[in-house]
Amino acid sequence: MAGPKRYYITTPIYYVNDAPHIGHAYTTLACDVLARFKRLDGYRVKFLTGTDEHGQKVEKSAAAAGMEPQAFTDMVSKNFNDLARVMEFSNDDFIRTTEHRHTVACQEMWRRLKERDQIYLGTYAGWYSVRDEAFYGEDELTKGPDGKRIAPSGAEAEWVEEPSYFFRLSAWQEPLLKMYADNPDCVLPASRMNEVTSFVSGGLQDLSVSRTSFKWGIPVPGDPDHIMYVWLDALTNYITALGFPETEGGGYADFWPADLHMVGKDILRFHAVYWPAFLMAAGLEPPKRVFAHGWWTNEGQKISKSLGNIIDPIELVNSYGLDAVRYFLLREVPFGNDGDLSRRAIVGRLNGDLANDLGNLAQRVLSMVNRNCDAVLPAPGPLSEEDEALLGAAHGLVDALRTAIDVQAFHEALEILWRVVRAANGYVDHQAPWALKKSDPDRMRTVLYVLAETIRHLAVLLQPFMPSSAARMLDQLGLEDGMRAFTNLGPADALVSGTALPKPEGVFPRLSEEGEGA
Ligand code: ME8
Repeated sequence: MAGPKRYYITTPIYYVNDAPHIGHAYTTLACDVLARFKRLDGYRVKFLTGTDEHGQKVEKSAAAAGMEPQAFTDMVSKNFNDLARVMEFSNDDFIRTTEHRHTVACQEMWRRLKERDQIYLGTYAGWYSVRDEAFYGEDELTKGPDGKRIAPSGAEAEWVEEPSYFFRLSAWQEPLLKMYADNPDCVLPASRMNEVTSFVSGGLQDLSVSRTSFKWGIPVPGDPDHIMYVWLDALTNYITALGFPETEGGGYADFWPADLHMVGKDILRFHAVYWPAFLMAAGLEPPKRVFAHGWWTNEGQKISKSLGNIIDPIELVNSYGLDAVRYFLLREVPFGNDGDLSRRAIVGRLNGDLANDLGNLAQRVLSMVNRNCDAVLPAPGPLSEEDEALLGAAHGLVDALRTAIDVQAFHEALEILWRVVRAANGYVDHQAPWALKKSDPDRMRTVLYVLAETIRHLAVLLQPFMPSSAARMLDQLGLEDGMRAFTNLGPADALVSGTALPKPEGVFPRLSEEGEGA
């Protein structure tokens, strides 16, 4: 393909039955970091998020709020869009499934499946969970104390009997197994790939893809008594946003297949089984990767509305600052695992990693330059072995980060950066530039230059994670905006001695142990 490398990344589109919480913010944050990383690394990126506005669950929530579904979805969708602005998400598009472009794409998807004989009319008789918007087999359910059937997610399932169109999912078992075998990284982490492979190996049943018992959805072309199953509607958003059904030229030709669908582990099956099957059945390519991340709990407890312990990401940002929250969420837990959000853990990380390690490093180096070098970036003399070692570690960062980021190991990427932060702090202590001021000012200037150059690497690479804080660090190093891409990390673009620097100010304040705002 001509032109720059492309990267297409998507978040799930979130149900508008409720206000956004920390789980939604987490998934989109992970995508935002990947999108920013790839842009800085020279890719043309398309980063998509949005809201899933059809289906029985949303219809019920609107009714409970005494509103028309469209007015209700307009209101809740706006909350997700507002959150994206507060969290500084850099999405290029925000899709709503009630938009006209989406109806067009879904109906075309249906027609293609129908034309290829992948859809037939029958009757559905079985269990359905409105909360999960999912069909379940008898064997997947347990009985609650009152005899009600409970899905593995904990949601209640009800018996449904109605005319329905079915998708021939059963025919896609072998192609799916082949796809997993040929592309071992198409579902990550590896434990999720095992889960998906064993589910598909167990045999697939045809899937009900239309409903007649409610109205809030996209009508089936040629049979408007039926509306499309909300997951077929929702999943298609990923190609709607590329201009599908137009596939020649434009967004689809440039960006499909998606490089990454980021999802939580709760919706893995829809993305790694149903979606590739729908696409292959319609004669379209499946996505390159689905990554299913873990689940956050609040102080050890499942996050749920009924427990009243929903964490509002905006409140968290107001208490700790945006970049601190962004850092914590991606550093605390190996990405893919479950994690617990506790005030103690947040304060510990922010004071330890940000205020003490990185904040101190930048602050003491920049204030020594300010006081001892007339606020001008000093010129280095000949380099010692220790200088070379620290600079070598800084130069090696970008490749090491690419490797970690390409498998969505955010925690690993941050740990790699912090190894250099700690090495740089060790170097400051050992070189003691404050003592060199009198004994050997030339050597002091070399040491401070080596440190400034190390901080430049750290701050450039931190931009995807903590955009504002990294920008402030780079401003304090006097680095122009046009010099902040990963292609500028080489020695040819090293900091220019003699550049006047602004007065340094701390970027990462300490929090009190109680954890309230800085
Ligand atoms: O499933 N921890 O929407 P949804 C981590 N509309 N992530 C969490 C979380 C938690 N406690 N709670 C939610 C839907 N999430 C469908 C998707 S896509 C074509 C349609 C995140 O509003 C996580 O990404 O229920 C999860 O997969 C998603 O929110 C579910 O959002």
